[in-house]
Amino acid sequence: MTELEKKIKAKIPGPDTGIEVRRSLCAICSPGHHCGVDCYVKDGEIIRVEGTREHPYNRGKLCTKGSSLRNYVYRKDRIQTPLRRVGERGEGKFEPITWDEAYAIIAEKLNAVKEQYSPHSVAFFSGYCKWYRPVFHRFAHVFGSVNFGTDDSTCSASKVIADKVTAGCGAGPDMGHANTFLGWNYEGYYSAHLSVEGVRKLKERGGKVIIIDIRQTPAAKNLADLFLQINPGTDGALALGMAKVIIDNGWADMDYVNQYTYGFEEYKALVDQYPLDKVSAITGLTPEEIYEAAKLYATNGPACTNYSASALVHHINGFNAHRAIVCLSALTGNFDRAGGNVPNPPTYLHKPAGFKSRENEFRSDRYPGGQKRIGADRFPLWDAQFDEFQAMDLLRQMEEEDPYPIKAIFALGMNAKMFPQTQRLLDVMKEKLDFFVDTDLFMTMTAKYADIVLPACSSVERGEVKAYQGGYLTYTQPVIPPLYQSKSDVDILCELARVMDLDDEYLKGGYDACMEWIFDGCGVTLDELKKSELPVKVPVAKWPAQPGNCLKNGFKTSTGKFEFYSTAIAKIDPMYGLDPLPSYYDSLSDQNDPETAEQYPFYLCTGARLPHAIHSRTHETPWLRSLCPKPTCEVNTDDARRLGLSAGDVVELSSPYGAIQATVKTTHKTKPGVILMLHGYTEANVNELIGRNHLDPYSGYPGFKGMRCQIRKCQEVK
Ligand SMILES: Nc1nc2c(c(=O)[nH]1)N[C@H]1C(S)=C(S)[C@@H](COP(=O)(O)OP(=O)(O)OC[C@H]3O[C@@H](n4cnc5c(=O)[nH]c(N)nc54)[C@H](O)[C@@H]3O)O[C@H]1N2
Ligand SMILES: Nc1nc2c(c(=O)[nH]1)N[C@H]1C(S)=C(S)[C@@H](COP(=O)(O)OP(=O)(O)OC[C@H]3O[C@@H](n4cnc5c(=O)[nH]c(N)nc54)[C@H](O)[C@@H]3O)O[C@H]1N2
Ligand SMILES: [Mo]
Repeated sequence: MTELEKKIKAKIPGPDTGIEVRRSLCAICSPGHHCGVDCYVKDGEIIRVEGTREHPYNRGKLCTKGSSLRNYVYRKDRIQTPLRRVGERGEGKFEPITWDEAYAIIAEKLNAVKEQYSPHSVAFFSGYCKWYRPVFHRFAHVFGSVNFGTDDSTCSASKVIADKVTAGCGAGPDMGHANTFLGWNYEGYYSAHLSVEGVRKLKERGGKVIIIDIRQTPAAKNLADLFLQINPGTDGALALGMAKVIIDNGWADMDYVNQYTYGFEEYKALVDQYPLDKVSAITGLTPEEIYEAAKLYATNGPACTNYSASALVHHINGFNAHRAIVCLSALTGNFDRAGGNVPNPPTYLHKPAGFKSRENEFRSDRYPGGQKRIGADRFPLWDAQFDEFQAMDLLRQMEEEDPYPIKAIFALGMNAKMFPQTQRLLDVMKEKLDFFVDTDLFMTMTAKYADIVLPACSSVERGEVKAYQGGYLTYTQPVIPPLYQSKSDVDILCELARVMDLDDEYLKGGYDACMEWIFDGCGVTLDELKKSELPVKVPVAKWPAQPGNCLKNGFKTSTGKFEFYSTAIAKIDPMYGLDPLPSYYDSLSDQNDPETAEQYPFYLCTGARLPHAIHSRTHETPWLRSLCPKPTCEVNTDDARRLGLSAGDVVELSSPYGAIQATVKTTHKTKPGVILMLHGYTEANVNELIGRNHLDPYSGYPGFKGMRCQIRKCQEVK
């Protein structure tokens, strides 16, 4: 081998090797975790990916998923051209068409539904991807439809609304100044690996950590001074029980309570119903564990709490559980105080960066009104507090056509496996829709039901604007051109806006025209951003967020106070039965009739995060799939022994709604009676087991992490 060949094999960049390093970001996971990546490009192909050392967010680190970015981008099932369906919906038979043909068909069909029914009969839906959302949201409204909805119907928004109706806004943990961290369902090693460092530093300073989880996790093992392994879905009761311990022992910050909060007497009357023995029986924790956790949190302050985007609010009592936890932070005087939880509003796409953008105005200035959004009648609190339709009511509205029919869906990255009772949703879409467009990188189970499928490109094939903590903004540039005939989602939307001649200069102007408006006044121009390979510090950014604003200027609630008793909830028609106090009820309250309880004795928790997977998008990525090749359910070792199950056996998991097969992994890390399984597998879609009406009445969120199930052996391991 010559020296040059050796250098090429070692992937060393330089003019002689023809290898260039270009920078982009990995958008496989949440917008809050998009790491900077160095892509080594040779002859137009990415041959290696590394974390960018100089990137202010990840500083060279990359997680399991990011390390497979190249494998993800070059997956064999990438959609190559626009496609028109030629077989039955769901069959997956398509013929290639040109972009011009695709746009012409889409324009004609969407306008036909608009004319025959109404613009609201077209629903615009986005899966997990966030980068194009402001443009897509505006597109829906400019078209004339009130119906823009996303995966926020199951992710994070429940927490956002709960924060809003309690404190007027959310507040993140001020880990740098805290003495105690209450890690409530915190598993940073799996779901947010870059957050662990902050907790480790707190420990190095002598701070204390409490972890509350249903399973033993790396966070529990490596970080916890106190680990409470709680019965799933009972966190609301624990938070109320801790509040009682705190009040009864005189550890509450009564000056704070008197000066800054509303509804304390009603709240106290509620928590008085949760004495230690009762809370111990509900949560499966000992009274001592509960007492010690309450004491440490209340007396070793300042103390902060993490607010998880999904684990708690994926129970049908989760909205209130989250509120009950936020209330602890006001009870102990930790809300809006240094070392406690400090408000830090998002700048762009959920990410706080210490400066304001005009994202919300861009999304909603053209809201057409004139009709109720999907889910408005069923989830009035959601509808009053969140600027999207609640997609968990889409299936019902399509079926019942009440209050009006939904006849077309225009989707970017729609994954029906995100929804409970997936097949029912797909069947109803097949039967009821006049027209369905889906845009994705890959030919998915959902895309197979579309009339037109459009090929989107990945983050390394497009440019996108992104805000980062620390006061940064970036505008990445493509490191390779879009593969095949794929295009960026925003280019698709803007080209379609031109073909449809939508009445909006920004949409017709393209991505830069939209971004220029959104970021006007930040002190950096798009051109400056484009020229920099790394995120640029925004001059007007104030970072870190300073506490005290709510305490000084009032909370953004109708009373101007932190509300133990939520006036926003009190305004909702009493017929919905929503309690202004964060009261506790059973997370299986709709499944506790004796027959169901006997037939389905196990507690199913779906989708608790693992490092190798993220929703449906990584299960078919070969490198990641190879880390756990079979859809697997985790069964407690004692349960497995009792049921005669061994690791590797194939079992049937069933609920009153459906059944799937999975391979058993035995574990001592979960409690007896609890079964864990990841979501998003096509051949073993656990959401077939979640009832479509098993929903939190406050948020509309499905009880993904709390459902009754049964387990039965199908096949022994060979
Ligand atoms: N049982 C259970 N269900 C759950 C959860 C759970 O914990 N348990 N979690 C819920 C939560 S929190 C969330 S966030 C949702 C996840 O929501 P989903 O929408 O199910 O997420 P994904 O499957 O990752 O992504 C949807 C689609 O987007 C496509 N895609 C990826 N990148 C792009 C792009 O740039 N453009 C376009 N047009 N498409 C792209 C992917 O290929 C995929 O087909 O699932 C929810 N569902
Ligand atoms: N690797 C990876 N990272 C991800 C994702 C992914 O799919 N994979 N998804 C991203 C998305 S969309 C989201 S929304 C976030 C979610 O991130 P998180 O909100 O952190 O959600 P999880 O990691 O599912 O849950 C955190 C912990 O809660 C525990 N838990 C489950 N049920 C209960 C309960 O009833 N009570 C208590 N106390 N604990 C419980 C789980 O065992 C888990 O260890 O993660 C993001 N990060
Ligand atoms: Mo999520």
